[in-house]
Amino acid sequence: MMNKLEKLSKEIAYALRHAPWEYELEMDEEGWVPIEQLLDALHRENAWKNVTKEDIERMISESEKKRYEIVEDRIRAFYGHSITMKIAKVKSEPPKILYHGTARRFLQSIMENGLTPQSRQYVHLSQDVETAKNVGGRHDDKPVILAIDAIKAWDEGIAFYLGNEKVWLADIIPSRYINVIE
Ligand code: HQG
Repeated sequence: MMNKLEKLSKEIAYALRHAPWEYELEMDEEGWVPIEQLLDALHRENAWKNVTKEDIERMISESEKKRYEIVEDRIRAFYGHSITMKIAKVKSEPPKILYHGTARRFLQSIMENGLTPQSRQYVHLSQDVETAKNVGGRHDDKPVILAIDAIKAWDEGIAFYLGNEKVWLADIIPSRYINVIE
């Protein structure tokens, strides 16, 4: 069963990644929104009418995944967006190898077409195998783990961007940089 803070995290993920207009949020190009706007929108819903900024801060600090950050009076999601306005991320040199956990049933298409963002704005890559296993586990009981030759891709012009310290983002990863390791 999801606890109250997990439910809050889901609701905020939906607002910040997928449907800011439903919450009347004015989002800037880096995905920031005024936290007061988010609170006002949540307060209009019965389930969240008493939620506070402190509850959101506690949800962020107690989550296993680092999904959001609050700086002063604004909040944003680090990754996961699907909205039309592409969120600008900071381009950055990746580690030598990054990982991606996915379902076996997607493998053939990935090896033909590369990793592509699907419904999100960016491809999501993991800093370590453990994280990739967790991500892949959402799609398959026995996920496939891919190793991405990230620094080679970067040297050859593929852009990588910072998500949080465990999640990296890319526009597309051509299959020549992808190896199945598990
Ligand atoms: C697959 C969660 C066929 C891709 C996680 C993945 C992550 C292809 C699926 C974050 C393909 C998309 C993102 C191709 C990619 N053909 N399938 N050419 N290219 N795929 O959920 O990376 O809990 O949009 O392998 O932990 O699984 O929400 O992406 O399986 O960090 O905070 O298409 O979301 O974080 O699935 O997960 P998703 P993802 P949160």
